[in-house]
Amino acid sequence: MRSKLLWSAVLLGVVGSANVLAEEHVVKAVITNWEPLVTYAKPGDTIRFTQMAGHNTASIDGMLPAGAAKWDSKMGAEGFTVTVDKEGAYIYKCTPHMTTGMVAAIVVGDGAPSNLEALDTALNDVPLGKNMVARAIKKMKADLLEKGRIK
Ligand SMILES: [Cu+2]
Repeated sequence: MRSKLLWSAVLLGVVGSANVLAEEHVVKAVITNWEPLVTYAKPGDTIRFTQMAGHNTASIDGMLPAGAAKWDSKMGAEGFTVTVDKEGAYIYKCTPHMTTGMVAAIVVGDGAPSNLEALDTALNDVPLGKNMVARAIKKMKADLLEKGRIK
């Protein structure tokens, strides 16, 4: 009994410290797509954008969790990084290629992202490439559904 308790304490310690370490996730610009289309991260992780020649990365207004900072990189900013502190869904674009579908998502935290409804509302205010933003959100939701994180 005592050894079992000790073992549990050790396991909890290992899992606990692993959660503290921030991870870096790499997103690649491939032709006019982002790979992966959905990046899963924990609060405090960083997203690094690579193969950025001819591309930029920018958050879409209203499509970030409450309190999250916007970003808008320069064209060709190789290795540009974003730290994702807030839980929820982040939808971002490459500005010159968003109308051809260069829109993707970052989901931070566990469970269902709390700002899914806000994304649908913000979609009405997207001036250009609305269909492509809608497509990215739809694909993100399909992926979340497949993972059992939304119904
Ligand atoms: Cu691009």
